[in-house]
Order: sequence, then C-alpha cells, then structure tokens
Amino acid sequence: MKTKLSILTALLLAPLAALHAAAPQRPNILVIVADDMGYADCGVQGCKDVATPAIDSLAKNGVRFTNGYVSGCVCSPSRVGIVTGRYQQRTGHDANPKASFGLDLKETTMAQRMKAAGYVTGMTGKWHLGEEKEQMPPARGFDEFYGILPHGIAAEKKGSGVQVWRGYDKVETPPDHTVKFGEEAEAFIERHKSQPWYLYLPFTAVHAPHVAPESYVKKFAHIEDKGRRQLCAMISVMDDRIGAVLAKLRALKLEENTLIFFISDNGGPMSRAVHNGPLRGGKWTVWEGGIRVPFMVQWKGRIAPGRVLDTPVIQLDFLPTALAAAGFGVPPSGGSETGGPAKAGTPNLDGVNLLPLLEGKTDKLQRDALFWRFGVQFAVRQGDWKLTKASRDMQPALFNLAADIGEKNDLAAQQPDKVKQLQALWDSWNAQNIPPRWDDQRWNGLEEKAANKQEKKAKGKKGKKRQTGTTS
Ligand SMILES: [Ca+2]
Repeated sequence: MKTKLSILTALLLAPLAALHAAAPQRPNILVIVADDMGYADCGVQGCKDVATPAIDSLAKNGVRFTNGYVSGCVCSPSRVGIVTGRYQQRTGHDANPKASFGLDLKETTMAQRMKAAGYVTGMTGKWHLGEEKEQMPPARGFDEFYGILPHGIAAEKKGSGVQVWRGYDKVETPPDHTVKFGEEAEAFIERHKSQPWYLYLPFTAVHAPHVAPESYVKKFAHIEDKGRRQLCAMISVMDDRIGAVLAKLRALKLEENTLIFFISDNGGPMSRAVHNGPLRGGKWTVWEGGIRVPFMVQWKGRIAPGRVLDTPVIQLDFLPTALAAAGFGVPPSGGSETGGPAKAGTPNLDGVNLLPLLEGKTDKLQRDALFWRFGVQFAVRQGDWKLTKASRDMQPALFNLAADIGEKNDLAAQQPDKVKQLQALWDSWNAQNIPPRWDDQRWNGLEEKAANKQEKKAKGKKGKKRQTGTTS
C-alpha cells in the first residue's frame, strides 16, 4: 500500500517536476572588459608573443566576431555605450569626462535594468563615468562595487596611488589591481551562486602604466623591447585572472548558465608596444584600429562553440542581448520603448538583441548602419562600406572594408554617390544627438601623425616619449 501511494505521489508530481525542469533558468550575465587592448593582442586574434588561453577559450567555446566594434575610441564614451546600450552622443558624452562630469543621471544603466529584473548586480574594476557620490556605481544600480572611479591606476598624484572603493567606503590599495579585481569577481560569483546575477568586470589592464607582478615580468624577460615586455606581462596576468573566473564558474556548475561578453573598450593606443594587427590607426581615432576590438560571446548552454562571424556588432548590443537572455522584452531601437524591466518613458536603445545571430537562427541583424563621432572625426559603416574623416586635415574617405581592412584605398573620388548617401545617413543620425558637453584635446585626429613622427624619430632619439594628453 505504502509503495502504491509512493508511486501515485510520484506520478502526480512528475508533470510538475517536468514543468519545473523545462522552465528556462535565467542566465547569469558577465561582462568582461579589457582596457586599451589592441585588436591583435590575444592569441585568437593573431598574437604570437603572449599566450591568452582564457580569452581564447571564450572564442573556442562561443562566438568570435571579427567585425566587433565599440562606439567610442576612448575609455569613458565606450563605457557609456556598455552601460546604457545607447550611443554616448545622445547625451553629449563624446570625450573622457573632466572634473565633476559623468554619465548623464537621466540615463538608465544596464545594472538598474538587471536589478529591476530581479538580478543581484555587482561591479569590480574601473568605472570612469563620474566621481561624485551620485555618479558612483552604487548610485547607478550596482548592489556591490569594488574598484576605482577615474581613468586608471595612475590617475592620482604619483606615490599616493588611486583611491580604491568598496561601495561608498574608501579602502586600501591592493598590491596589484588586476589580480585583485579578478579575485573580487570570483568572490562575488561565490557569494551569489544561488541567484541570478549580473557582474560587470572592467579591468584596468592593459591600460598604461603597464604593471604586473614580478613573476609575470620575468616570464617575458626574453622580449627585448621594454614596453612590449611589460605590456605582455600585464596581458598575461589579466588572462590568468579571467581564467580563474571561468574556473570558478565551472567549479560552481554555473558555466552552462552564464552569458559572457568580452571586449576591449577601445583599440590599442598607437605605439610600438601595442598590436592592432592589420587595422589602421588606434585609440583616439575612428580608423578601424580605434574602434574595432576583440569581441567574443560565450554561453555554453545556448550558443554553439567555435563559430567565427563577420557580421558587424557593437558593444551597445550587450544590454538588449542580456535583457532578451533574461527573458524580458527588449526596448526597440526607434519607436517607443516596450517590454522589459525599464521604467516607462526611458529613451530607446541603440543596440540590438544578438541572440538570434548567436544561436545561428539568422545571419543578419535588424540594423542598417553603425556610427561614430569624436570631435572633428566621424565615421559610418553600412554593409562593407565605411565613410570616414579621421583627422582635421582630411576630407571624408570611402573604403570597402571587405576588400580593404587596412583602409588604404580611398574610393571617394570613384564613388561620389556612395559618399553622398553615407554622408546623408550620418547627418540624419547626428541630428538625433546633442553637441559634445566637453572636449578632448586629441580629437582633431592628429594622433596618427604624431605617432608616425615618433616612429621616424625613434631610432635617432631613443627614449623620447610620444606626446600624451590629460586623461585617457
Ligand atoms: Ca580604454
């Protein structure tokens, strides 16, 4: 009798159990950002002198985008795009902020949206979106925050070290920021292993100054160029910390249910230490070298491994993709916002949901073009075509990126109608923006010229430093 009852109970509960098992579990969301990493400064992107097994594993286990972009060619504007899913020019945040400037407080952050969706939210690393109390991560949707507020670890007076925060509290400077940010990320995941979480992990690596624990510097003693040696050491320590975070996910059996994004916030600054591969230009420019970055997405439970896609994508897509993955409606690009946990009346997003592309259900996105604006510089990409003015001294130039990734062959004179059409497209986009609220002394696009000049002088004037600006 007892056995019969047990069987009966089991039969009655079976459909419920099946329903529970079938209910989609909301995935954790992990956004990992490298700072100033070059397009070709990890193994899967062609780097030869430093191994990056952890970053490479994201590509092997997920999707690597060869045409992955960021909307900003310098740190802070690119981060506006990550945390809002909107072009930073919508709020005039075209340049790195100075003094008390920061992310427009009217903007809704990804953390706020994920929090409203029931996620616990955390950040460890570099913020660079305002240093006043109301601009700090805990005021902008993050339940937990450990990290720094300005552009880098050398942002404050020499010798004193940049201030590190836990929530709103000042805490001690760690021996190595990259190591500590990774450890804090692991601890966050451990603490919240039983609930859906969103973790934003923007490393200060590999932004200058290129520092790493001595054991890492020793690993690269064979590299003659001191700048490259130190950069490789920093890339290596960051990769190891990413590897430790991935190992933590695996150990907690969260790997299948965690959607992971990895990018660099902008291209590598043009110097001999950074590798941007075949791309022209670098940080501070809207040449491909400033805006095209390593870009990978892993979600073992949903995305097939090892695919390489050439569809243009941008960091603005993280937010809508995460919302869709969490099972919420995605606010559209254009039109009124619908669905999702965002407050009614919040502005539209510029990113699109990448899940159908990531899952192989489509090879096209519902997006016509991508846009950039940085001082006198601008660019628009539609299909394989890019119209760009990357310096004060040049006229808009037209490139076919599929045939000419290095932007060497200007086709503007041969294709004036294409130039006009793309210019009109950009003008129409820019009409929706507001003017920059502050400027950047290097956005006249002369950086490349300065770098070329330095290259010529390098042999004769050893040790002479390239001109650098205020913040980066
Ligand atoms: Ca950066």
